[in-house]
Amino acid sequence: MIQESELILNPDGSVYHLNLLPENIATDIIFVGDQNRVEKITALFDSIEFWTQKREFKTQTGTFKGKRITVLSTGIGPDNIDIVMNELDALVNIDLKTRKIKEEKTVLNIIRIGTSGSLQADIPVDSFVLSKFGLGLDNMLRSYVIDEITNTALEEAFFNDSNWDIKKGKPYAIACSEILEKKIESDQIFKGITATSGGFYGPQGRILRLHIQDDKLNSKMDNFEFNGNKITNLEMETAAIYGLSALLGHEALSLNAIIANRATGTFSNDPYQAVDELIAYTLNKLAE
Ligand code: R1P
Repeated sequence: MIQESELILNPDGSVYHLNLLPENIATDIIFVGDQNRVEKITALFDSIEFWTQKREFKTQTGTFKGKRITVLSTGIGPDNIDIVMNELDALVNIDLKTRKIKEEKTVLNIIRIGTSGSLQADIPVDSFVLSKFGLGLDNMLRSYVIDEITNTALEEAFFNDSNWDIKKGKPYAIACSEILEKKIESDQIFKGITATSGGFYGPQGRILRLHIQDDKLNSKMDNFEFNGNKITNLEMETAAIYGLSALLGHEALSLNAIIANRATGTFSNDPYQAVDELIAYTLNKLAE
């Protein structure tokens, strides 16, 4: 039995941060970072059956072209992904009344629709990127036992090529769900490695007033290649989603609308339009 202090429930029996009961979620779940993006997606739904919000975690469940889908905002960063993934998994794979792990496991299909900066000059603003791998620079996943799910060849190649300082912890690499990749991919979408950072400024090489530990990191990432895969983009959730999904037995895929190009220094003229197009694309693929 899992103790009350370890799996915290609200007085109504819902999971502590997400405020959700098992019946509130579908097995197909879309993650967005920004809570205002939830309604942009559900505005396209046939109907909405449930909504709630606690802190930055806003959830709505409904149907799109007859398919039941939950849309949930994760807020920013891998630390939030730890909360979201563990609580969603608890909703389907732990009996919240007996506090026992269920024998039969439920698999969730998780798709992130995010925004991101491209590191490659030839992946322009307003394009879409599908993350074949998440490369975690953030350390969150290192609290778990991850040796069996990581791609050590990619990890080692990046660690050595970038001359990574081990004081920052060791990067980890996790592949996307091949099932979801096949379902969602098309010629319209770039593919590559998505680096996931634990911060927005220094950790992503942005210099305002502070010196950073490695001011060449972005150009090293720009030039890195592993089995034909380049590091396409940099954001703050993908590797953590891939890692916890792989550990918990869920399928996960991350899609990002490129709203900035760090290599050319450009920013989209209409980032909302790019996100809207990625939302429509993803919903239609999911409902096929
Ligand atoms: C930073 O501005 C946030 O935007 C990106 C990053 O991953 C980070 O969460 O994604 P979202 O637009 O999905 O939040």
